[in-house]
Amino acid sequence: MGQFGIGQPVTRFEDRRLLRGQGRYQSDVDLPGQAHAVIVRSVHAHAHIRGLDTETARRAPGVVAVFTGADLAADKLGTMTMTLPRKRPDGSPMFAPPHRGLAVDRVRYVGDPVTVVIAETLAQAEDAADLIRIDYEPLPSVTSTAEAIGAAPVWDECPDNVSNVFTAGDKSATDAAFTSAPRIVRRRYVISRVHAQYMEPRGALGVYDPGEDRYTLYADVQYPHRVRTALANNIFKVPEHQIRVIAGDVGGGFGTKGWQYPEHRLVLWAARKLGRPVKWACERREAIPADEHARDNVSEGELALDADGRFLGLRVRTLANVGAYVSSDRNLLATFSNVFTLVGVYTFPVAHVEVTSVLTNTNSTAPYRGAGRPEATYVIERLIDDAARELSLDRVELRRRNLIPAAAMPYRTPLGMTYDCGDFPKSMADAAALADVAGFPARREASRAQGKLRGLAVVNAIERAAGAQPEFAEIRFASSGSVTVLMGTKNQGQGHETTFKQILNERLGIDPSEVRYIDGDTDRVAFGMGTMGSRSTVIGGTALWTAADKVIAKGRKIAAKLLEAAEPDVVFGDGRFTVAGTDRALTLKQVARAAFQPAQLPAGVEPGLYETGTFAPKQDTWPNGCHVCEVEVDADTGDVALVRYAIVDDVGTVINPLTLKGQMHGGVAQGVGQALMEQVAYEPGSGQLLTASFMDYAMPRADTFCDMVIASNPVPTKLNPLGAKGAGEAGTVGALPAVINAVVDALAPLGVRDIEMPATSERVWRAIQAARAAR
Ligand code: MCN
Repeated sequence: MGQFGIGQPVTRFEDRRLLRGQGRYQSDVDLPGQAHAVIVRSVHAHAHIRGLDTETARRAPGVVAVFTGADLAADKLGTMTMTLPRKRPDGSPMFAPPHRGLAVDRVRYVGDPVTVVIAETLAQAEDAADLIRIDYEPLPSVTSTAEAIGAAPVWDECPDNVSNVFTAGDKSATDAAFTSAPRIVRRRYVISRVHAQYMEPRGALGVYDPGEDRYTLYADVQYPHRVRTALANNIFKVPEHQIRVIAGDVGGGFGTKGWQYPEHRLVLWAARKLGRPVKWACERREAIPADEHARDNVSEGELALDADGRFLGLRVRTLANVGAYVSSDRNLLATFSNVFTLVGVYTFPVAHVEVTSVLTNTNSTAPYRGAGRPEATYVIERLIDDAARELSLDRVELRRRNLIPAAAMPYRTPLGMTYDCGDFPKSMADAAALADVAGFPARREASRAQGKLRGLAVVNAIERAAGAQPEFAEIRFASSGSVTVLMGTKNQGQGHETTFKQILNERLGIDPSEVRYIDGDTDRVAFGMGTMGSRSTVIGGTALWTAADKVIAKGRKIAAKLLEAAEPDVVFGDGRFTVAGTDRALTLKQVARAAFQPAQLPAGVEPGLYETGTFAPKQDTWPNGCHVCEVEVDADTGDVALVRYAIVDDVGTVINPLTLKGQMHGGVAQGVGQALMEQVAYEPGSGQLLTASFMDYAMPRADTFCDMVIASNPVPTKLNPLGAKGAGEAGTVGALPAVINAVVDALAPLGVRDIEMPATSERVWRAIQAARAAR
């Protein structure tokens, strides 16, 4: 409908204030009387704490308090809990040790919080933190995923470092398919460890109100209500109404600002003990040691094919690094929930996957944009390219032969998922045309003439999005007819205010300028699961649609009375209630005003107009798309340049093509960053973090990217009234294999068979030298 409805490229309403510096980010919040917290973190990957001397720090200027793990334990603060019924290989229960907030006796990764120093000013807290003396006895450590099993135990209670195993698919049928398969291609793929690198590092500001016996946490979290539940049920063991969580503007979340971090309980608990607000703001240089990391796994992938290149089976064994602590199910998400897309968009008769989660002396891993789907797509799409090269088949043709046809929808995969809709062959054909794949040989020649190696990749991506968890929306009319919308999802930069105002405009015809948008406050919004898994548009949007339906239903009753018509004769459209076949009509605003005047209401209709909607989808949506990437490699320096990138996506109904493009750009950027340069690296042996700041952790910049050409092949889903599928992670899911496959393709003529991410110039140069030497 109109210029603000679904499908319109509306520029973001929130940008007006955000671009003018009028946002309210985490660090913008200050409260009278607040003290500042600095956390002293372990400098060792693994060590006993033999002694902890806090006395000098306590006497330093401005210091209000110094707290240790023993203080937390004395107050009996709880921990997060796991609900997954996972087991270890021997059938014993999974080993998942939660973080306790501050380490006691032993530290298990570089960055493990040990003490918190609280002072009048941040500078005083920092100075005093330097005076904390910790007597460490270093212990052997392991940070490498591949070497975790059998290395020095991270926990004495778990000598083999295996936390749990997850399997999916039919093992015996898959093994049988491999036994008789004419061709089998086997490869090992390593997916590096990365950090989300938000624009604003994390923060937490805690307040305790003794009069109300109530805690308020200001924190840049993605699921305020679930953080409240965790703090209430698990940590402080108080009723939920005794905790309020407020998230203002979030300067990027990307999954790893999802849930409960130790600092949240520390500032709240300290605020109660000290009787004043306590603020912690993560320094940029503290972020990599302090935050959850992501990805980090090693997979052995096997693809069975017949003589014509048809896929007969897929077998994948993955070692996934979950770090030193496993505090919640969320820390395992990438190791189970999203491995189901390992079979991609292809017709596999059988598949089997086994993921072994290993403990190491590293930060916990958590969902990060894609959360297991980029990893899964990486394995299948690299295997297909490698198989094509090994069998001398065209890579696009090999994919085409095995794509699930649109007519086969709904399609149940051998890993037990049902893709409800999608047209994968059309998306791949459209993408090949959009990217001019046919013209690639000529472009490769042109590059060669300039001494450059050019590579191409065509990859298909699919992800599980908007899973079956409920979400909430409320539409509140004021007696003047203006509107407030309250959403249970939390915007972290996706443009939710715009998206939801568009959905509201489409359904109710309300001008966005008349709508106030609210999210991220557990006292104001009744319920919410929050933002993750590309779920907000689909589930939050449908909850809003449902609430809007209720507004229409009630409004129709009121309008019928005011228009002196029978209710069934009143129709709603374009923001107006009209008596069918006449020009007698009332706007929604007029009806909303009348709703607050009892005399105007029909018998039995309650005054007021405020409706809620809660939507719980029956199953996930399956956004998908095809990415085509071209790179140029400088054979003398190993430098990789991204030169062409095209995507055809299917996110079902597109709510806003402009914000969707932004999501694709950002998603691809995070995939490209990981593929080409980003990496959290540890020193083998010492377990020291080598990439704790931007001096060592390379981030992509504007000149890393080429123009991205993006088109849509929307196949609306019937799983929700909007027809929408999730979109927020799609770019990242396709980008990892797209970039690395293109790099390997560029180097293949030299005999290079593999490049591990990140494809830094050094790595690429070494691979070229090794291939030349081998020749
Ligand atoms: N959209 C659309 N049509 C659709 C689906 C989405 O136009 N069919 C657009 C809408 O503008 C919507 C946006 O895409 O606001 C994202 O929608 P959705 O796929 O529902 O994803 P969520 O809003 O639930 O966001 C979560 C997703 C995830 S899981 C990560 S991680 C991520 C991401 O979004 N983190 C982000 N994108 C991010 N973008 C920013 N700027 N910052 C983050 O932290």
